[in-house]
Amino acid sequence: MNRPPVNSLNTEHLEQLHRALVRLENEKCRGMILSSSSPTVFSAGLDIREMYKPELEKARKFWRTLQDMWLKLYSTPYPTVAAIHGHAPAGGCLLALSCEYRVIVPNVKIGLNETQLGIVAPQWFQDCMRNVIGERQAEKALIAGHMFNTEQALQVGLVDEVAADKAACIARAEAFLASQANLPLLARKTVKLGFRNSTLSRLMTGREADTKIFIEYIFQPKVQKGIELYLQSLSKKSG
Ligand code: CO8
Repeated sequence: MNRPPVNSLNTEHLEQLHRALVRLENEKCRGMILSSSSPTVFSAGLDIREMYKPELEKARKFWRTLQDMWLKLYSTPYPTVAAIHGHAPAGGCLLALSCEYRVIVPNVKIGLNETQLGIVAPQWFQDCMRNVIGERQAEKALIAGHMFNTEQALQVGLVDEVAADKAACIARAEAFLASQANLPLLARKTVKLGFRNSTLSRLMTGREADTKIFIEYIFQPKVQKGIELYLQSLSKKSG
C-alpha cells in the first residue's frame, strides 16, 4: 500500500487494491505480502473523509468497493501474509486479519477499535477477528474496541510472529510463503476456502443489507457530527 500519509482506504485506493488482487490471481501468483510504504502505519483503515458529508451514490460505491476488495482478499487461491510494520486500526486491522499469516514489529497498535469511535464494526469485520482469535477473545476485544500492542497481539494469536524491524518482518513473511511453496495448490486452496466459506457467504448473501446498514448509519446527523469532530481531532493532532 502506498497512499501517504497513512494508507487510508478511499474508493480509489480500494479499487487499486482490488485490481491488484485480480491481476495476481490471473497471473497465477504463488504468494502475496501485503505491506506498507509508510514507516509507521500499515493502514489507518477506511478513509474517514469518504464518510463525511456523503453523497448517496458515492457512499454506496465506496462501500461496495470495500466489499469487493475484501471478498477477493479473503478468498485468494494463493497464500497471503500481512507484514505489519506500522499501526493497523479498524479497516487496517481487517486487511491484516484477512491474510493467512501475520508478522508484526514492536511498538505497533492493532485492533478493531470501532466501538471506541462510537461505531459498530460490521459483522464481517467481526467474523474475521473471531476466525483468528476465537469467540471469547474476539467478544472481549470487539466490545471494548481494544487496540492490542505488539505483545498482546502475539499473546492472543492476533498475529503469528514478531520481527525486529521492517526488513526482518518482510523476511519472515517471505519465509512463510516459502513454507507454502511446495504444497499442492488445489488441495491448499480447497482447505483454505473450506475454512473461510461461511464468512464469505455471509457477506455475499447479505451485501445489500450490509450496504443499507452502512448508508443509513452514516447519513444520521449525529453520526456526521461525530465524524466531523473526529476528523478535527486527527488534524489538530498532526497540526
Ligand atoms: N481517514 C482519513 N484520514 C486519516 C485517517 C483516516 N482513517 N487517519 C489519519 N488520517 C489523516 C489525519 O487526519 C492527518 O491528516 P492531516 O495531515 O491532513 O491533518 C494525517 O492522516 C496523518 O494522521 P496522524 O497525524 O494521526 O498520523 P500518525 O502517524 O500520528 O498516526 C494513525 C497514524 C495511528 C493511523 C492515526 O492517524 C489514527 O489513529 N488514525 C485514525 C484511525 C481510525 O480511527 N481509523 C478508523 C477508520 S473507520 C474504519 O476503518 C472502519 C469503519 C467501519 C464503518 C462501519 C459503519 C457502520
